[in-house]
Amino acid sequence: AGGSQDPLAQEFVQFAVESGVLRFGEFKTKAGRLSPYFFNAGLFDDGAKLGRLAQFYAKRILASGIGFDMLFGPAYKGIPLAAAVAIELARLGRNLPYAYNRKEAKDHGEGGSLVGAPVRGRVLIVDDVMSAGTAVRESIGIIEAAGARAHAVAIALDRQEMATDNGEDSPYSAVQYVRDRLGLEVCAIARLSDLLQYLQQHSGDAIGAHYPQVLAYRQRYGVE
Ligand code: OMP
Repeated sequence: AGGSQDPLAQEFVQFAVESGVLRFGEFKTKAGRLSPYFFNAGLFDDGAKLGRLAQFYAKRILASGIGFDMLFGPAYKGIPLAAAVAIELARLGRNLPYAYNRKEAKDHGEGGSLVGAPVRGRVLIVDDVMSAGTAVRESIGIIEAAGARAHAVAIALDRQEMATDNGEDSPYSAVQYVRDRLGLEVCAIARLSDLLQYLQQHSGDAIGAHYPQVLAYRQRYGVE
């Protein structure tokens, strides 16, 4: 892992492990990679955990200095995330509009596939995880189809993996792709390097035993 410590990231990794959100074993990712760890944000599954999660996002977002006018939560998992972060930002004195999409088109009632505030200005996407970058590209497409501009993305975990390009692994990471090619700002509460640091520092505990597999995964799919 190496490098200096990021206290907020370390605290967050610990919170995710203790909440059962960050698990170790054998998992298949959306991009079809066999991963020794998986981060399931849906398991921040009570009010206290969701509130604490939102505090982590809000701290990271505000510290990043990213400018934005509204929040967008992509269906499904991004919806409670954007809502919780909007509440936390308002609590901190930055009350901003938020919106989200529905996955199924609706042919009655309010119509359209977007719900909430009008999607305009500099939109900050709030999502759970970035691996190969497919989910974030979908979100950008939804925002652009609404006539707005995706300006930035805030995620809980940056897995620091190779982006996929037409199903092929790329030499650059998904975050690099989103920053350099798509021109969005990206901030993450924690990254794979923080997880590796955490595991290394717990080498005496059961959890530290997962370090070699996670390191091997980074050597196979990771990008610095
Ligand atoms: P990409 O679209 O490849 O960037 O993968 C991101 C999505 O994968 C997330 O929005 C999740 O739906 C899912 N995912 C996790 O939730 N946690 C993980 O640890 C890994 C993934 C994944 O499938 O890559």
